[in-house]
Amino acid sequence: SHACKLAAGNWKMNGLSADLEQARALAAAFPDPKCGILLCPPATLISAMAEAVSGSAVMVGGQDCHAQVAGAHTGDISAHMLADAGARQVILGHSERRADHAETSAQVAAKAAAAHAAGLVAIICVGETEAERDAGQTLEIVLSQLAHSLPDGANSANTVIAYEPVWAIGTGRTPTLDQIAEVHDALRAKLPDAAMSLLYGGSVKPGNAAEIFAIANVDGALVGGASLKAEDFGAIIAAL
Ligand code: G2H
Repeated sequence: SHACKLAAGNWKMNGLSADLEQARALAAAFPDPKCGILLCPPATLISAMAEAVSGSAVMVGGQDCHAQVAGAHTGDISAHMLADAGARQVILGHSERRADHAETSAQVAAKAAAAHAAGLVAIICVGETEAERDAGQTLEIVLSQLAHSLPDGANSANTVIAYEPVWAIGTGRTPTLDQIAEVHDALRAKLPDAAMSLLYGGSVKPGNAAEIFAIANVDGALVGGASLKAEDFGAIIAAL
């Protein structure tokens, strides 16, 4: 696993201008972090957040992008626009996008290619539902999502993979450490570049972060609810 891990906060559809204070507090709390810190606020805050944390180690990212550079796609945002606003990374294929917007792995791969073209790191999410796990299909599902969501040219410099079991997202339930290790080991074996970072996501909080980060093939976390408060996210960063 990587010496330098990543804590990525996914604010989802949460955050108003006043919440930029959380980003400022994090930047102040970790002036010289040994690891990566990323916040992915809603698109409305990317530009202001990038300015708020400029000069600090905190990076800013988006939560989705369109596969095209520009055009007639009302309501969508391109990877170039995210980069222009100050983003350096973008989360793609989160299970909430796959479920709410019927995103396929092929679409995720096209978005990731667009992210790469814009100079962004793509954080590609994979994960099984509870029914798939109960049916013994976990590895088959996540490896299929991985294979179909990775664009040509994906490497450890431009792509990060996040394993997020759907049943652990926002539920307070987490897999056992053995279950996380099993999936991360299987993913690692199929990466096009073995040095690619593998994040775990799903109900990561201050109380379980350290034990999850201690798993061999876990290179950090994608954190939702617990990234909304600088104190909680700070505790997770400190556990990296
Ligand atoms: C999983 C995670 C962040 P939470 O979606 O992507 O959210 O930590 O709230 O389970």
